[in-house]
Amino acid sequence: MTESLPDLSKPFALRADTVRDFRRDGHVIVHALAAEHEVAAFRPALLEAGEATRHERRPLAERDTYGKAFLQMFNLWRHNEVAKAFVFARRFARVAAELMEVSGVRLYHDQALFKEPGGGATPWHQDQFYWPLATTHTITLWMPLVPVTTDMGLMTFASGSHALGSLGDFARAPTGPLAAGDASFHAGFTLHSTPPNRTATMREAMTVIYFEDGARVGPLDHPNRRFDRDVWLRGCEPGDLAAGRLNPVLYTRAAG
Ligand SMILES: O=C(O)CCC(=O)C(=O)O
Repeated sequence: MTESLPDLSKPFALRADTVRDFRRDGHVIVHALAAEHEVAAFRPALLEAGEATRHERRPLAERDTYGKAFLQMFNLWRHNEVAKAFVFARRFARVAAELMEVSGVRLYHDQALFKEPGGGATPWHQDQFYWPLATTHTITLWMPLVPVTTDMGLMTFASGSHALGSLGDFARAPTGPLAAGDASFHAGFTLHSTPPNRTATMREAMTVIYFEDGARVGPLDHPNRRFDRDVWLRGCEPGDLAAGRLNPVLYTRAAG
C-alpha cells in the first residue's frame, strides 16, 4: 500500500536564513516542504485515520472553548501505514532537527487539528507547558492538507516568546495563506493562537511534534505533565531518557 506513495525521505534544502529566523523568532514557514501532489496522495488515508480516531461527535454549540477550536485526533500513525509514512517522513524530521540545530529527533506525537467551518479561536498558549521534557529543543510541524486562507484560522505566533520564561508583549506574526504542503514550525515555548474559521471549508492541518534525541524526562510537577507522561512517555520516569515505545527516532544525522 505504501510502495506507490511519494517518497518523503529525500532531504529538503533548508536555507541558512530560515534556521537563523527560527532561532530568533521561535517560528518559521517552510514553503513547499511537501508538494501539493504529495500531500494529495497521503490525504485520504490521513482523513480516514482522523475519522476513525475521532471521539468528538457533539455539535459545536455544545462544546467548550478548545472543543470549538478544532477536532483533535492523536497518533494517526498508529492507525494506518500511509499515515505512518507521512508522520515518520524523514524529510520533515530532518528539517525539524536542522531548525533546532540538533543531530537527531524523536517523535513526541502527531495530531490532526481540523478547524471546522464556524469553528472557534484557539486561545493563546505555549505547548511545552504540557510536556514533561527536560529540554527546550522541541518543535511542532503544522502542515495544512488543503490550501488555507487567512479567514480559516491560521497560526499566529508571538515572535521571540520561545526565549522568555514569563510572558509579556510580543510582535504578532500571523501566517499568510498557505498551500497544502507548506508548513510552519514553532518551538515548544513559542506562544501561539489561531482565530476562528469564518469560512465554509474545513481547515485540515496535520501536526507532528518532535523533540531532541537524547532529551530526558522532566519533573512531573503538574497534573498536565503527569498526564502527558502517562500517555506519550509511558514507562519513562523523571531523569530517564525520553525514549518510550511511542517515541521512535525519526532522523539522525549519523545515518546521513
Ligand atoms: O491548529 C490550531 O488551531 C492550533 C495549533 C496548535 O496550537 C499547535 O499546533 O500547537
